[in-house]
Parts: sequence; C-alpha cells; structure tokens
Amino acid sequence: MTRSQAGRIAALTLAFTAACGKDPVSIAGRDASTITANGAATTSRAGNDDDEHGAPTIAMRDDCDPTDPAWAPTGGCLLRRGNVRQAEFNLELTSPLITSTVGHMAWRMDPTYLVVQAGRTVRVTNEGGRAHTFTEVRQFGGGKVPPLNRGMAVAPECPGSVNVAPGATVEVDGLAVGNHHFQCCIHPWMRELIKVQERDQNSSAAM
Ligand SMILES: [Cu+2]
Repeated sequence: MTRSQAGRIAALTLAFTAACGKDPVSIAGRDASTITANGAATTSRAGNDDDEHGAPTIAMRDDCDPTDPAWAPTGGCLLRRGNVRQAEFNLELTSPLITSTVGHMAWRMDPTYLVVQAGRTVRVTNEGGRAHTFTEVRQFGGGKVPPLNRGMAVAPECPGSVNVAPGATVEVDGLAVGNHHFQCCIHPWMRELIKVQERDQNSSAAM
C-alpha cells in the first residue's frame, strides 16, 4: 500500500482525533453524549452499503451479556441485552483443528465486505457493548491483546490503534481506489475489506 492510498483524516467537529497521522479513521459521536457517556447511545444503526442515500455504513458488533460480571475488569459490557458470557467467548476463541485464533463469531464487522465509490465517507459505528477498533492495516494480523492473537503476528498498525467506545462512530475518508483492509486490533478476527472503485464505474451510484 502506498502512502497515497492510506487516505486522510477527516475534519470533524468533535475533536477526538486518531493518534496516527496516516490513519484514515477519525472518531465522532452520533451526538455529544455518545463520547462522554461512553456507550449511552441507544439508537441502533444497521450495517448497510447505501451508495445512493447517505453514507455507506458498517457496524462493529458483539453480543456480550451485560449481566456477566466477568466482563467488568476489561471495560464491562455496555449492551442493554446480550447473550454471550465471557466463558463462552473464551471457549469460542480457538478450535483444535485450527492453529490460529478463531474468535467468537458474534464479534464481527457487518458487513465484512463493502464496495464504495471513490470520495465517499464510510461511517463505522460500534454497535456492541465492548470496545473495538477500526484500523487500516496493510495485511491482516494479530492485534494488541496478546491472549487473543494465537498463531498470529501482530499487525504493525495495531499497537497504536485507537479504541472506538460502544456507541461511538468513526468516519473513514479519503480512501484511494483499490482494496483496503481494516481490522479490530482487539479482536483480530473482526476483519473488513473495503473496495473503493472509480466513481464512474457504476453510474447509478455516482455522486
Ligand atoms: Cu473488536
């Protein structure tokens, strides 16, 4: 990936900026309370590629059970309702048939593949109850939580990645034409491929 493909940080009214200058991801709240209340947002936004109206959107999802106290030492679970206790999460982390982390499939990007026209802003909302990141990486790899990285080398972009709190939204802007790989640097099986096309390749979706 060239430097030009890395995109740029979008200017946002909420000045909660990403730490890495080459990171195309910037963070905003759906409203002021989204950031300050750390997950108090109650609206739900589906993950859809809406090329004609509004921004294409991706949801980062999990299904943590807020009644399970085992989540508390690592940020808790800010969902109102969820079905996965930490013991189950740990059981789903691996398979004896696979040498690397598998991960609980409720922890996911939705959708995992998105085609957008060049120049579009992609909005990514953490709809889960746990922290996630939406980090562009040159190649998929492990994240910044070593116990979740079995068999994976750490992606070099991950140690400096910025967490997205439950309820918060990041905007990805300025992506060059081509394929872009994003992952959660906490749960590295949460992966996203964004394919950016020239605007005139699909006239019905041209801006
Ligand atoms: Cu995650």
